[in-house]
Amino acid sequence: MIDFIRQTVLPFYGIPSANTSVSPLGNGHINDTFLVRWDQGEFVLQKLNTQVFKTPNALVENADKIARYLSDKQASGHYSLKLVEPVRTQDDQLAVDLGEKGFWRAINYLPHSHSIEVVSSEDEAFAAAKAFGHFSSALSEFDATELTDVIAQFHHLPGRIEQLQAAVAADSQSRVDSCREWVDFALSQQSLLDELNGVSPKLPLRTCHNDTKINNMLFDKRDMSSLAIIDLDTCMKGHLMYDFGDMVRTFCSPEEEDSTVLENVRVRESVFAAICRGYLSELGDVLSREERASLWLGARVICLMIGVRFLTDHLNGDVYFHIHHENHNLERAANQFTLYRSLLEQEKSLTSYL
Ligand code: GN1
Ligand code: MG
Repeated sequence: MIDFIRQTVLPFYGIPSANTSVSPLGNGHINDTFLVRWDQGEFVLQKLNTQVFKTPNALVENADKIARYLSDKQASGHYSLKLVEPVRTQDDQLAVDLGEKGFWRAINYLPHSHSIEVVSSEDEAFAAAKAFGHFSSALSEFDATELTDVIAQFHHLPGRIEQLQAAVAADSQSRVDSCREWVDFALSQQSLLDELNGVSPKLPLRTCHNDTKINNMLFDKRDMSSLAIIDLDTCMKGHLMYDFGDMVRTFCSPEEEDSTVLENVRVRESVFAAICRGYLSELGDVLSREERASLWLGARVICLMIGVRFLTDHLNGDVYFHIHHENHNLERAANQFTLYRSLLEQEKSLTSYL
């Protein structure tokens, strides 16, 4: 892949292949990401997964619209983080479409950036949640209908449950028997679906990030201040409760998303409280009463839903999320269901912060 990038992709950007380094970057589950460095610069190059993102042109156009809007906000002093912006080809295109050989796009690399996989202090959680809140606040007047839905019904729990049921019925890899306990657990959460059904219609559609994982907020490694919100791939219209939920999902556990040390997987109350403080410090005045009341629901839905998605992919033969070893998606699912249970157990104390 690296040789192919040097010889075939980099020329579109006018970058020489001699003395240019290309190295894998980050921990994404979907796209292939590289850091490209040459004597006069550096950028991030991605091969988009077009099985997942079936309209990649729409994705890069969405990201470009958001970057332009935030750039204007930054210029007028209303956005204080750094931007991830498209790097255009020599022909001024947002991407290089090589058909079977991939759909490639580049974005700027942010010097001094540092990402974390596990939150290690309340200060980190507060800073990251404030940064995601700042991002959403800056976009609160952006017309979300300008964005194409790059994945239909992305955060749609009923649809995700149906996909799980279909995978169970097909059992294409004969794996259902070995994870029956988790399948039954996932399918036993009907009361959450009912609650969601009642709340969703009351919520406004806003521009959402839709992947507010802790590693999508970059810190400045010089002083650990917040540097940038990255990964605009799934920015679409939706409900902000899911952005809140994905922060809870990825900040609160002391273990990574795929840890098999389930006895350590739990929601840390102090981290949850820091997320609430940080997020609401930016968005408290923007959210409607119903939206604020929905945040707790968003946390539960996201934790259950990602467990359902990992489990579904395990049953389907690992066709969606990149895996690094056998049963990786099952391990991720078990981890996320455990985190979901921990949320439910602490409902009384956690909701007191909202
Ligand atoms: C995927 O590849 P990455 O890390 O940006 C996924 C998210 C999941 C996440 C789980 C398009 O995001 O929805 O929450 O993995 N992205 C897509 O870690 O499905
Ligand atoms: Mg992503």
